[in-house]
Amino acid sequence: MSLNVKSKLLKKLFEAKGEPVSGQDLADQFGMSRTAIWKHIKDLEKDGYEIGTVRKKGYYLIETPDLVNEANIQKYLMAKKYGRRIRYVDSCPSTQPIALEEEQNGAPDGMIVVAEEQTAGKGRMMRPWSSASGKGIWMSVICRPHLMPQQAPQMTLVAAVAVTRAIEEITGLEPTIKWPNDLLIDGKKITGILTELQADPDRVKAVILGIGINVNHEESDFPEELQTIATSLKIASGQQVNRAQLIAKIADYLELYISMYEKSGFEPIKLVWESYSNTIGKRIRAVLLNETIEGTALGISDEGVLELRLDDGSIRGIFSADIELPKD
Ligand code: BTX
Repeated sequence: MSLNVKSKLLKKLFEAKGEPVSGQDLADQFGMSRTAIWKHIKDLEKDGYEIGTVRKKGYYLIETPDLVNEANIQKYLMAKKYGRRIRYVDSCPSTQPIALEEEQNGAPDGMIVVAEEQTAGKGRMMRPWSSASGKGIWMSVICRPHLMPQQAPQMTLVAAVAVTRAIEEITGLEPTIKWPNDLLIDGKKITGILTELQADPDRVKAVILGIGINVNHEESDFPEELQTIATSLKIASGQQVNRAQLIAKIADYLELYISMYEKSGFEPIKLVWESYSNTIGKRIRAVLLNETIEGTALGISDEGVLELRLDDGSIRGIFSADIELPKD
């Protein structure tokens, strides 16, 4: 409860754009005493917010710490469900098992688990995901879409579209999507998405979208082996990016595109996905578990399967692979 009041209080201070907000008005709006408001202000200061006081006029916000906590995210949030419940942790091995536990305890649709740092972040097939402290967005979103289990793999593509749109809007950068789950800028990886499914035979219980975005990294924040293949929004744009604002925008777009997928099927998502794709129409190499095949990527099917035309003219559907693109 108190976190919620803190979020709302911060939103009021933020909306006042540095002008003082009266303690009495806040007390009236929140239905509590002025002393209780003062205690919440002290709590915010303990969290690193710098708040000034003008006698008889009230409190004003001087400085917000760069944290991806509930209050910082929710002050930008427009979505009705996504991001309305947030579990914020400073450091954890991975946000995925925490989200899984929350899901099993009945977490609501759109709940986000977000960490400043992951010490054992994971990619697909248990590959490691580097998650430097305070530099990126490391979060898991619990989605409860009304879908059949066979429609769940497309959720990775829905998420890729939502994250791409959000990055575009916040930074002006134009990431491309490499099937199925990588977002690239200047040919380097900026985002990875991991989808984990909880399902009964006939319905999806939850899809946990693990989203990792390199935001304010300098090159030296990446381990050496990633420095040539990874980049960050800051390296690409030359500007520090507000991580909390970007998370809120992703939540907004996830809510929009997931409900579009539920109502109208995959077709509209597919069109947006293809417009961002750097894979379609290109000659590619697909590294599968047991073989590597080459061909021209024709498009994705309504099931989100990548369709590849092989050199002998036959068409092959790729369900899961790492895609290698020729250098342009
Ligand atoms: P992926 O298997 O497609 O990519 C993993 C590969 O990407 C690694 O083998 C490595 O080569 C490279 N890589 C590792 N870290 C980074 C990085 N920070 N930037 C660019 N490339 C990198 C992609 O899997 C799915 C990643 C999901 C990460 C999120 S973070 C929140 C959630 N919690 C968690 O543990 N995983 C997800």
